[in-house]
Amino acid sequence: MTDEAARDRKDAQLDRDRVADGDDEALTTQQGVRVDHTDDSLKAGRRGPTLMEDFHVREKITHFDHERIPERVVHARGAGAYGVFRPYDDWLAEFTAASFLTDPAEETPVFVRFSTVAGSRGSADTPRDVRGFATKFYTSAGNYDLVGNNFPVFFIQDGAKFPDFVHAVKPEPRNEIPQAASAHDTLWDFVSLQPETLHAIMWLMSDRALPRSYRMMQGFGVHTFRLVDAAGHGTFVKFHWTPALGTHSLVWEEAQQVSGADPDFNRRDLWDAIEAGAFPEWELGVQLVPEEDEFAFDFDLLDATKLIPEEQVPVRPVGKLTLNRNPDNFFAETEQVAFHTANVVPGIDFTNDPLLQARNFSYLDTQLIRLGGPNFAHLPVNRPVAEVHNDQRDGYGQHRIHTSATSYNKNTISGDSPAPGAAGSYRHYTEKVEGAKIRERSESFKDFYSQAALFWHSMTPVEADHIVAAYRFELGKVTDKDIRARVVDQLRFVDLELAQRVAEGVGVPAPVEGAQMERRMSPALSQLSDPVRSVATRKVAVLAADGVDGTGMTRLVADLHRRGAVPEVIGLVDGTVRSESGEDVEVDRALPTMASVLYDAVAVPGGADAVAALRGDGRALHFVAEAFKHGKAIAAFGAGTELLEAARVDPAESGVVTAAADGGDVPDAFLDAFADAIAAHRAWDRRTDDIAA
Ligand code: HDE
Repeated sequence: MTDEAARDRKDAQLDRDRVADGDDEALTTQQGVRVDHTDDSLKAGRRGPTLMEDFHVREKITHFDHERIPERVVHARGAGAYGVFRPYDDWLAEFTAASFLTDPAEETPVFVRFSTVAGSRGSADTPRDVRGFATKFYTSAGNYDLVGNNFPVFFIQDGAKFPDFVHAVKPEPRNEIPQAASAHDTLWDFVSLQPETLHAIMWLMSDRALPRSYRMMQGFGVHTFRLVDAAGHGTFVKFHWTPALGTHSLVWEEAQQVSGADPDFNRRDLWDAIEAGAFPEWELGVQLVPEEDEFAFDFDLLDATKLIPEEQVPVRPVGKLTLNRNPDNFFAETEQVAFHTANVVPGIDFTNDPLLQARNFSYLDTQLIRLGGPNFAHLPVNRPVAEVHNDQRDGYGQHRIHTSATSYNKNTISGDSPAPGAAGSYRHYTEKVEGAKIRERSESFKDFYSQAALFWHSMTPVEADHIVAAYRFELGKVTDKDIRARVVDQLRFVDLELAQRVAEGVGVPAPVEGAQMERRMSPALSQLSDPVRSVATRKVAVLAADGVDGTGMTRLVADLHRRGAVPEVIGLVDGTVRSESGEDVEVDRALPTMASVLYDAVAVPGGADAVAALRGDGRALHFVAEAFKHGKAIAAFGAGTELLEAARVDPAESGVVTAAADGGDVPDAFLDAFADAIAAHRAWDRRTDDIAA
């Protein structure tokens, strides 16, 4: 619990369950019996067999044997945090009875869990994958879960295909290879046969699948949901989360290296930012569509493989989400949190999207096996702050001691309590539905290509190049050439040039004829069309060795701190470096323990001896060259510029900032230019093809 965070109702509620093993506690069994010795089992003789009556060691080992629960069947790897949500004003009250979205006086506690999808719980944070963005709002009217992703569209249209899709993307069944990767035959076999996947696959091949940070990605509710006002009138809605720090990505080569250098990269980033008080923020926005416009689009609002272009229906701001508190215990909170799309509150309802309908079945079902029974809502992280009263009883892990004489409704014995129908009860939206029982896809779902093309044509050239490279990488890992050819054949319907470029990279015949798709654009789909620039929380490696220009380095580090960046001094070894003028400067990290891929930018201060030492160290040279290759901001002053030269970093390239001056003379313009380069995230126009790093 950080001092800055106000103690919201959920935080206060959790006090009941927090167990603080203080400084001076006696070790006990689960029964509270004090244990005198825990290193040896009770034996018949010093060298004899262990006795059954050793209740302490039996209990200790038995509990350990049962520590694991099944990981989530998808989204197994995640990281979570608590926070609060507050609407800006009440404009949405015209459309929904949900006061947590409309009353600026109401601050709603939340728990958010971010995740990757395909990898196991112990996999890495940075594979090419969708990211989950699941929010549990502990509202005064009950829990509302917005279980979204960082893509606005999904891979399939009907939940009936979900087990097929997930089996295809997960490691292959014979050998459980590859872990947390989509680049293998079964996924692409599935994709090549299922053109509805194409739009989401375009997103998967884009930089969206490689977020720099959970704090720097968008979130989407994906489905069209329904807002319902107090009079029962409905409005279609799409939910959007927009990160205050902007949407930024890693480059693919970097993402792969991060998986080894720090498999917990995104998890650590979230944790560290919250611990440092740099609380991540998102704006909740909505796209609203009046019910009478249900059929006004050239796609079906119920089709989760489609988005509503923001240029067509603008995203209107609703309120702010702030994450301000790390969990106390990963398992108790992040692992045991149970999201469910059917956790809705009055004012929010579903639509007939067949994917959403399946989810409304699946999430409850999956918790029963994962959390071992029907009482998972009693777990501290899942408990609402709203009061809970009902006649549901017993079951594994029942935590409540119901004192009522009755457990049925209606009753006279308990004064007919708890009774349904109280003010503020949830009422399902009244929708007229009729039709023949039918197992068939609606014709209105059958355009698989227009929005894939919209996405493709909305990319900047850099983003488009990354998509082509991603397709080449992924298909290049597919061993069956027929599958490669079928995927390329599908791409013809998006764009002939795209199909040809991919074909060329993966050794299959390039198609000569494409489909005539209308060339439409939606600039909001590009991450680079209007990026948010910010230095805040960006990690900067400052390379130093004995003989460093201490005055200049201190000035640079102080300037970065002042701007909200996170500079770290990296020495050839840990401890301190001695500056030119003889002062000892603390080193934050030793070079052998770190990698350039863990930083957003690199700076090399002056000092002839320091730079000579760095030039003589291959790791230092590689560090700089690799950061350059990944488009990161690079700064050097004084003799530091010689290290750039030795690493074949061209000072004239964009995002490279140098100054001749040393010490106190490091110019303000240099510091400003470095900050600008960091804020730009990456120098995408930099030429680095011949860099060997
Ligand atoms: Fe999920 N999904 N999903 N999903 N999903 C799960 O629920 C499922 C879908 C999403 O951090 C599971 O508690 C089906 C779309 C997130 O705990 C499971 C279908 C979107 C998380 C499940 C979908 C999501 C899950 C596994 C197709 C974006 C992680 C464990 C009909 C809008 C939540 C669990 C967390 C987790 C089923 C499709 C997002 C099995 C059947 C679309 C963020 O119930």
